[in-house]
Amino acid sequence: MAAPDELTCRAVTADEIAHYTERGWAKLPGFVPRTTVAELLAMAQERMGSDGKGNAVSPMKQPFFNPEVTGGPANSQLRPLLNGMGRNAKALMQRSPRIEARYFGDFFAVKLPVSRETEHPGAGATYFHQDFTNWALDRSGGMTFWIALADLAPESGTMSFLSGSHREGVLGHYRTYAEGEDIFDDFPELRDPARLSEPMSYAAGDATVHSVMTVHGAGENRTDGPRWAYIVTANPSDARWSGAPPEAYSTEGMELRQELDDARFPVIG
Ligand SMILES: O=C(O)CCC(=O)C(=O)O
Repeated sequence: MAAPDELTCRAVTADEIAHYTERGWAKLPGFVPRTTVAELLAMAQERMGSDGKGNAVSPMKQPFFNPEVTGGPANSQLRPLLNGMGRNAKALMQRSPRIEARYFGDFFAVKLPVSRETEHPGAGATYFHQDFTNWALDRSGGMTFWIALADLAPESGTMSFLSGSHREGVLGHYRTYAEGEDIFDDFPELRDPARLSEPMSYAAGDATVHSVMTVHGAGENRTDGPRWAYIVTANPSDARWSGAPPEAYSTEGMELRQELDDARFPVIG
């Protein structure tokens, strides 16, 4: 039996892998046990306060969420959870067995209530976009695990996905859409209510996972409190830096087309 403070997640099922492969995303009910959720939420609130905005104002201006990083894989409490996520990422990628999953990032993603004034980013809607171009890598295969740290209803600004969009190719950088617009304004042919999932309802510990190629978005947080979520991202171990300047990581000292380094981006699966 796991030690009480060891953070863990369960393995994805064959049905969840099939859903992810077909639609580009999957819901993972009860992905993280309640004890892990409680530890993660305590960690988040210690850094961000109970209102979710007690941390330093991030220089990365975007309306999606107020971000706060953790100690990542170097944090011994988090490492078992990240390793579990890596094993799941490897299973979802379905590449050759020699390709592992590499840690890319993890952070608390708190969507702040739209009704409250704040200096912090993350008090707006997550307009629909893909992640791929922003990650500045030479291949897709990466993914995002989005874990609810509280019961979250759609009015708190939960995730919604365009099924099958992971097969539509590369659809622009999220910063290139005009003010107030999103991916559907540049690609109106993708507007298809039959393919767009309803915004998810999550119980604390439920998660979704989406491919780096999947179009996704979320509404504003219309509740009175912060939307507590924890995000972990992973890539195939053979992904290389494309040479573009990413927002997600510093490329200082990196060489064009090098694999992501083991020190910052260790193999976790
Ligand atoms: O948390 C959100 O609202 C957006 C998250 C997102 O865009 C992502 O996980 O790629």
